[in-house]
Amino acid sequence: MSVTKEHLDFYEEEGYVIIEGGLTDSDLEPIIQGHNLIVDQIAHDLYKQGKIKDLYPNEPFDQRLACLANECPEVEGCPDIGETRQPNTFEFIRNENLVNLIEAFVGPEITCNAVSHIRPKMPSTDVIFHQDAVFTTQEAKDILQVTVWIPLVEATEENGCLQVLPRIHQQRVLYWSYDKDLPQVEPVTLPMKKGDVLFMHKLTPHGSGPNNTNAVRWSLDLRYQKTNDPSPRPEWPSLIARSHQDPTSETTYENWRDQWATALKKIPTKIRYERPSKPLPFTGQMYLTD
Ligand SMILES: O=C(O)CCC(=O)C(=O)O
Ligand SMILES: [Fe+2]
Repeated sequence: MSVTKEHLDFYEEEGYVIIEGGLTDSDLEPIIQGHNLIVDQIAHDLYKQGKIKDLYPNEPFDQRLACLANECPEVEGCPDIGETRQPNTFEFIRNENLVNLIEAFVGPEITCNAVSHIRPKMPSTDVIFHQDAVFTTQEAKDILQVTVWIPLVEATEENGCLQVLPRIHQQRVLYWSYDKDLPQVEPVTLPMKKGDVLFMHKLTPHGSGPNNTNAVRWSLDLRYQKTNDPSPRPEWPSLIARSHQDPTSETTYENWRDQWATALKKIPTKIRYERPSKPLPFTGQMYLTD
């Protein structure tokens, strides 16, 4: 599956587009298996500390972490991409099929910045509406950036799939104070199958309703930008996923892993950058064609 002119026209009009079947099971399987191992490790750690009585070894990927959380409420998720820095995660971020899609949105020099997460959305939790453009230093606020949202299990209305406020990006306004000032329009609910890939404009407000199941709605949300633009989270490493100009500049696994280790030693938790207190016009790059 590739990105067509119709997809791009829809994205510019609505502020989001789903590429159905953009990824295959073999693209997704390694990162799922990698996170199965991470959950297994969490289970063994809790077991050793006497915090759980069962390892739930036969529970499927979408259930096991929820079972652990049920027995031990301190389990609220899993460590993020940079903390675990698995080879499978690295390979996924620069997966050829994925990066082929991304090229249509940011061009041929492609970097994944550190505002990128693995998200095990636990039962009962939700995410309030916001624009991703607010997660930035002031230096990087104008960059062209696209959010790529990828379910690792089927995302349904019941388990809290993504919802977007369509066409709001066209106002070219940055609502710095989260959902407080956002326009009140009817959200579009976006159920997605494994393999579908959602692209969202950074000015598109989005969130997700409560996960009303007893399973975990696993997803990845990654942010891609042009390589030489400033990073919105510069204290943590970016990953050059593709360079046509100079393929030797693409980040190697060892480099990425070591940069994360060093950066997290220095700054172990997310910095919340100063934000303007009111909505302001967005004057940066909206689309690759600008
Ligand atoms: O996964 C969610 O529910 C919300 C994710 C999100 O805010 C994002 O992908 O930017
Ligand atoms: Fe977001």
